[in-house]
Amino acid sequence: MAARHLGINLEEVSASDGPDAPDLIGSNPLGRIPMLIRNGEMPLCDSVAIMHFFDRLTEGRLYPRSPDQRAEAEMLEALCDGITDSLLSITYERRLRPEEKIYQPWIDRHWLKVARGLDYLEKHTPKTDKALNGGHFALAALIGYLHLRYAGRWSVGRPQLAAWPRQFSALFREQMKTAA
Ligand SMILES: N[C@@H](CCC(=O)N[C@@H](CS)C(=O)NCC(=O)O)C(=O)O
Repeated sequence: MAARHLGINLEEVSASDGPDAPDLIGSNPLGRIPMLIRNGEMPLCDSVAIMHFFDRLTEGRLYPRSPDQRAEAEMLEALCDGITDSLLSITYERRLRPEEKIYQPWIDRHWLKVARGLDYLEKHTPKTDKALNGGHFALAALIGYLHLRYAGRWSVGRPQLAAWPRQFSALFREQMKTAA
């Protein structure tokens, strides 16, 4: 999304994140997506590192210049990334362990982080009246994942957050048109 927003041309390649993903592991020992493969340069892993690389590539178009606003955008980004990591921990606990070994207190601990994080975002829903930044893309990715795995559940009692993707999409489309 961030690359598209900035007009950076990427070839999207699907990769399995399973243990038998030699292409992925060849570039990233962690075997995780997303990965950015660059011609003749070191590959980059982790969505935050990749977005900060895009920011440098475009001379600062992905994060605000003012230190306070930048800190706000990076806090939003870190929070959304952390919530997504907790959701993934829950997914893997359920998916990878034999049923009798699933440890519910681990799931509950992460779910508490997710719920607190989403409640914080409900109270501090980011404005989308200016340029989109890395924090907005991290939130869009988080909500995309929530839609995929927790559709209809995460948004109950969080109307601001539930309405946010529509505002984000409208601004995304508008800024794509302006850039074209
Ligand atoms: N915080 C990281 C999370 C990356 C991540 O955990 N990706 C998942 C897929 S959504 C993955 O590749 N999991 C495979 C694994 O951990 O083995 C980021 O945003 O890049």
